[in-house]
Amino acid sequence: MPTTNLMTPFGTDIDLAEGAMNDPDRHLIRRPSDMKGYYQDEDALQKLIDDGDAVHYEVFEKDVPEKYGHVLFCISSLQPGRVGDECFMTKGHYHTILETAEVYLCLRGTGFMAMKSPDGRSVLEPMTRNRLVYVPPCWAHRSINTGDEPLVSFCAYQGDAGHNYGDIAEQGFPQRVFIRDGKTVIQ
Ligand code: S6P
Ligand code: ZN
Repeated sequence: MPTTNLMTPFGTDIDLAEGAMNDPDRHLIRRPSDMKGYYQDEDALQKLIDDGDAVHYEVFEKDVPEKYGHVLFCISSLQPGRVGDECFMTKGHYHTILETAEVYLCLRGTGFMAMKSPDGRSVLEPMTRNRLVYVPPCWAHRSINTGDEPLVSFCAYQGDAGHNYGDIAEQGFPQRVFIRDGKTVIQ
């Protein structure tokens, strides 16, 4: 058991009703201009960029070392809206250390966790408040917001897992999610 360089424990406040981390150390923002190539309707995405490039999604984290043995955790908040009629979504990623899992506890909003595996399988798991989605090792994962309020989750995963955006920009996920005539359409 090492007795030097031990990290000091800490606590932090998370507002579970709002889905907000009150005192984050890191704040990642992605905008429509970061999402080129991910949506079907490129003209609609360009319009969002031209119309102010508003925040698309955000990640709030505490400063936990990105090392094996630690557990990274964050609040991920995806805005509601459509690109054309395709629901707002995160880029999605594999973990760089592929065989690392992740848990997502949905705190607010409505949507899906889209997951795809290297052997060609695809799963869309519903996300609603209080529902936990387990992303097993090796599955790429992406949040999709089908509702009218932010889709907010608490996520936790192995410290050194890393993010690999790999083939997703070119190949996407097998299923896209749209709202047409007020109904959710999966294609
Ligand atoms: C990290 C975890 C989330 C995502 C966040 C943004 O493993 O899955 O924190 O990073 O939802 O998504 P993306 O695909 O842009 O990294
Ligand atoms: Zn992840």
